[in-house]
Amino acid sequence: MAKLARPVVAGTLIDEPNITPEELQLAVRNHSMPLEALRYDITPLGLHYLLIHFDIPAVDPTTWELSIGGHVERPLKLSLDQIKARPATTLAVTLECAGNGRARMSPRPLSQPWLNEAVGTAEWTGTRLGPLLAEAHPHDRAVEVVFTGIDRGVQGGIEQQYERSLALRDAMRDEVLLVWAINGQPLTPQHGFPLRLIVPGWYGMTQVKWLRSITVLDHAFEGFQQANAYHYRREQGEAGEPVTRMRPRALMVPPGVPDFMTRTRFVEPGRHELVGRAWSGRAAISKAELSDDGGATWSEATLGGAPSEYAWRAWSYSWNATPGEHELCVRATDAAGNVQPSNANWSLEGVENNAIQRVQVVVGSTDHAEQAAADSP
Ligand SMILES: Nc1nc2c(c(=O)[nH]1)N[C@H]1C(S)=C(S)[C@@H](COP(=O)(O)O)O[C@H]1N2
Ligand SMILES: [Mo]
Repeated sequence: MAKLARPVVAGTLIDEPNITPEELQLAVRNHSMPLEALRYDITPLGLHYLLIHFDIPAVDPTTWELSIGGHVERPLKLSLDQIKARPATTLAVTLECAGNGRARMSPRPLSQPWLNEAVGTAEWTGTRLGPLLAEAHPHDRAVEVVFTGIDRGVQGGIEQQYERSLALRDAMRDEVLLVWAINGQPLTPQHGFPLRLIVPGWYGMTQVKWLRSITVLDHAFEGFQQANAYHYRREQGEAGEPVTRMRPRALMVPPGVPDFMTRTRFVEPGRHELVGRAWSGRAAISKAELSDDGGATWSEATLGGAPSEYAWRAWSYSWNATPGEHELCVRATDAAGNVQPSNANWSLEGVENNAIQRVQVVVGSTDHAEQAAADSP
């Protein structure tokens, strides 16, 4: 393996606000969802966030096959046409990267530097995994199922294909799908063409793209993305908790118009309908609350509908904007009693930081736009 000019190790803690060239490199490859896209129930193709660890692989759909094997009675090999001929289901599902919120941490772990918006909701079309696994007939001692992608690279000094596992009982759940379409169109290269896994409610790392094989194991999977990465750890060497289902989060469409560089919002005084979405992979959303004073006081928002029980729920709030500076915040609570924290939920890998969103707003003046002339892109 070629030596890097200087060591750049994922997870290194950075204690200064400026992002590094390597973080910028990742950030321009893997974009988040612009917050104004929260206005759509289903995120339009191209606005959904993206996270690709290595490279988007080239796949020839005419020779591609999915193999299902390992500890099964009846290993299977299926072409894309054979998979598409199976009973199809379409389900709206909200996906969120486990690293969402990472760039807000201090110190922050060197990795994809997400702010708040590594999220999207798509209508995924595919076939249920459970019946396929049942046809392969897992052995009695089977405990886990590994999903292997075609994409390869090096992470943590280990050459690997992207792969993640699920407990067999989680893989057999009704809502778990192998999908070939997004928003009614064939999967795009960046979202996993020709076939990906969708596990509603779980953080993004579970949703293996560019599937190549499914392997049933009689023991726990030890691959890098499973055993090493994606653990909530506060100290080096700690076993930690595996990252699984999404913690609750609410986001708002920032009101008014933005300043080009700072994204500070300019809003006219008076009533404004604030809108956004809230989701949790742990229980249904039970409450969304708004604050216009940085989280000192809260008022309840009105909850609206959701495109499915596995997708975000709309909320709205009629805000009376009074002249001056405000910090708008939104906070979600789920039916299991999980609520978003005010401050960053710090961890070594920068996972599961579901701290509340904060939006700086100036009501009744655009004086803060004095920089405008210097800012032309
Ligand atoms: N094969 C493969 N699957 C993958 C990844 C990857 O790098 N390779 N990234 C995972 C992560 S960390 C996330 S957050 C989601 C992102 O899915 P999206 O790009 O379709 O939004 O894909 C997951 N599936
Ligand atoms: Mo992710």
